[in-house]
Amino acid sequence: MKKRNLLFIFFLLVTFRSFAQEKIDPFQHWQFRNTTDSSWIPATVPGTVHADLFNNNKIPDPFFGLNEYNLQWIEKADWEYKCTFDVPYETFNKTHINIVFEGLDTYAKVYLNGSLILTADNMFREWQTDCKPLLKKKDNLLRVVFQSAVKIGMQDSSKSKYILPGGIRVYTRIAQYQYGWDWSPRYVTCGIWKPVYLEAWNDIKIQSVGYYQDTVTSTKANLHLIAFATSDKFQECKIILRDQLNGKILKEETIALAQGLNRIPLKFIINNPQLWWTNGLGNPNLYHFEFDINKGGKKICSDSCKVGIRTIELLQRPDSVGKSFYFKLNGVPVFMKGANYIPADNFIPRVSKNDYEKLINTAVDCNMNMLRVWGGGIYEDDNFYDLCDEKGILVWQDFMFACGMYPADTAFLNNVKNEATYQVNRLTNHPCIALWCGNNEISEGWYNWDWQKQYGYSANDSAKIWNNYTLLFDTLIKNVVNTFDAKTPYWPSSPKYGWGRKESLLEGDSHYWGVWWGMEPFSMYENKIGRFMSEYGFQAYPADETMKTYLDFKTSSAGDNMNPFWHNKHPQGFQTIDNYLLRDYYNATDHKNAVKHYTYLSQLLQANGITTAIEAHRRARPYCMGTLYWQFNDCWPGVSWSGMDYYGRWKALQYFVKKAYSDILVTVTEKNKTLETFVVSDVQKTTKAKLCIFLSDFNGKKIWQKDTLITIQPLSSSCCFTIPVASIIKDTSANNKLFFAARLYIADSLASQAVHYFVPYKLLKLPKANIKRSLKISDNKIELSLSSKTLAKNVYVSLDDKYLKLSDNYFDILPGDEVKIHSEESISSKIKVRKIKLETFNSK
Ligand code: BMA
Repeated sequence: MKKRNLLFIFFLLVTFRSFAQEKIDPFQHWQFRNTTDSSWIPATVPGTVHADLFNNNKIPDPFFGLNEYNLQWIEKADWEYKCTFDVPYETFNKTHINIVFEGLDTYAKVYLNGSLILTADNMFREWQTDCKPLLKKKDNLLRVVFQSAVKIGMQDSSKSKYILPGGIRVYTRIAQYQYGWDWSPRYVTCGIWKPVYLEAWNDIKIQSVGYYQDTVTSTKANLHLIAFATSDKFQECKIILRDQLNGKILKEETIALAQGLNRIPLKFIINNPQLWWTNGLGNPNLYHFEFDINKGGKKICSDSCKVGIRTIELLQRPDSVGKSFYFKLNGVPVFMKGANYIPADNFIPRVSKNDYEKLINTAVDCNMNMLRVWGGGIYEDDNFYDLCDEKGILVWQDFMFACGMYPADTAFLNNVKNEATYQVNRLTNHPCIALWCGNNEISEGWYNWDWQKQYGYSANDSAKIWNNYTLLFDTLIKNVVNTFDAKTPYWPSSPKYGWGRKESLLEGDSHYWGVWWGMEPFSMYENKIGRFMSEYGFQAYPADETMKTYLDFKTSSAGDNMNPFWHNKHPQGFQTIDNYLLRDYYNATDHKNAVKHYTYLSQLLQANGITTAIEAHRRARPYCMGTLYWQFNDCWPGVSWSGMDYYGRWKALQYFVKKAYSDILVTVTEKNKTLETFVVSDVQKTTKAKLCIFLSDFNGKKIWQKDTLITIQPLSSSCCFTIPVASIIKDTSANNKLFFAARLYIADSLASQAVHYFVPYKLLKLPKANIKRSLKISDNKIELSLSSKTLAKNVYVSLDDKYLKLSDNYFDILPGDEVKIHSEESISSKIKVRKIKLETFNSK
């Protein structure tokens, strides 16, 4: 999927707008070189130097084996990109022509026909300048020279009298994970990583249009927009706001533009407004607005935007224990269900629109309503936010600062101010933006990670470094948000308190890493519940096919999984997985098919652990009002906390999450030797349901059962049934052959099911699995029905041992049940039932 042909070239001049204010990309046939080389090599723009070297066979695949270690020279070199271009006649004749770089990574000098026109030092800003005086009609030469970010970072840090946590990376406004993270290789790259184009206009140009809500009722939305436009002279013109979906003019006015920059407010009304809702709560309705400036009956320039009508609030009300932390969307308290999102590649321009669609579709399929764009990556691509708007996924947006202390000299502060201003204005119209958050784990790091001692700071140094922190996150960035996006809440740092502190469970958001980093058992997830769980997680291996893309299976065995060949960037990753496996499962290294079995078990381990947390968080509603596990996706193929790997293959976790995040959930927990059955609802209406609870042995003999009709309150969690274990299990020695299940039926169909076991999985006395299967292929999709008279635990279905995306996988078949699943991708050939391979935990 990711191995697209990166030499994709814009064959035609791409005209973004057909009006007088137009954007064209005349830059073709890019080439690049190491500045010390004389020969030039074809390049792709947007792109990165690593991807360009790989595409030209100058380096091996950066994601294969241990290639990372031999490719570190690239970050130390300086690189140059160039292209020659002609300017089309109509563009050339415009009064103004700017060259716009939506992103340069990072330290770049841009030369046009030999003159320096731009100097860039921030990957997260747009860079543009007037280039008209230097342009020729033909044979223009554009050169972009990138200096090594690592070398500049070293120079900058050497000027400081102390070392800052995070090292040289904190001096450079670049995606911080490029320097390596505990799920990422180190690839400090460079390149023209976002589109570059010429923007040309005559005398009027729209700079930006912001949309704002005044009052909204069910019959009427009073809205306004504020446009900024430049004009070369005083002139009268007409502004028009149109609803693009029905062509209706919503408002038109004649205005006078002054020479220079004009602020143009326009009030308008939408009758019977359709609100924007999140996935699960309603339709994420978008209005398509077009704002035009006309003169003499002709459209001079135009700007279009998809706008959602909605309010978002973050409520932090003091209560008997601390302070609430929850979001209200259109006045409705919403429990946030989601995950932490990291960049989808080390070489970001390789992520296509289609890849973004796959990622966001997974969030939607898994009943999520929020993703957190984590602060060590990038402000995401437009496609990402457009898809979140369209599909009802809210975004917790970090500013790009993570796990380090940052400098705050005047130049750095100015740079950050420009970056924040650009990004906030770029994203403010997206209804998906729910929160701006200053940084990831910096306040936590400062107070809990012993940096002061580790770096030997004097009291003065400490005061200065902390003062710099407050300047950045409590003043500068906060002010930018308040100025340009006051309707969206700002939160200085995620989390508020570190997980070792009791306050972390009483107020603010919480990153609970007692499980994994603290080696606490998964059961701790049931106790360590804060007001909003914005991080917690556990690693698992990716699918075999994914590992085969970077690892030679023949020379690696599960026993030698300490070897970096396996691509686990966490220093104790393998030991931690092993350690937890021994608690709940067993070490699979002597299994006859060790690698496969280890993968399968590690995925079950992760899936069970994380859903233990999710269910506990959801049961704790409204005390806890959000759960975002770490981490949604991967930036390369490897072992990590992700639920879905680099190639988009779902681990067991992803299937478990889909069920654990369902709108209405039944969940069972055992507390003080009592079984508690909870029903949690994230829907706005009251729901009638039938709850069937039973205790059974693995052969299907029901020992105890109870059916009850229940009324589920909207937006609630309640314990519907409790029973002491001792009252239904007399002989505890048989615990390892029993399970307790709760099934919730809504309108006669099974809406949710919970299965509880009484001993760790490794102690279950499971019968031999004997699964009957029947297969149908229709429309090139597999429809599989699996049934078993006895309990079949964690059935993993593959096609001829190969990964297949299915509607469900890794599920238990309860005795006497039939489970129907289907494939979600088309299967080209005719499949025989014997090609369907089943693995179960019964065969351990
Ligand atoms: C979290 C993140 C990342 C890290 C992850 C796993 O706290 O913010 O810094 O990758 O933990 O260790």
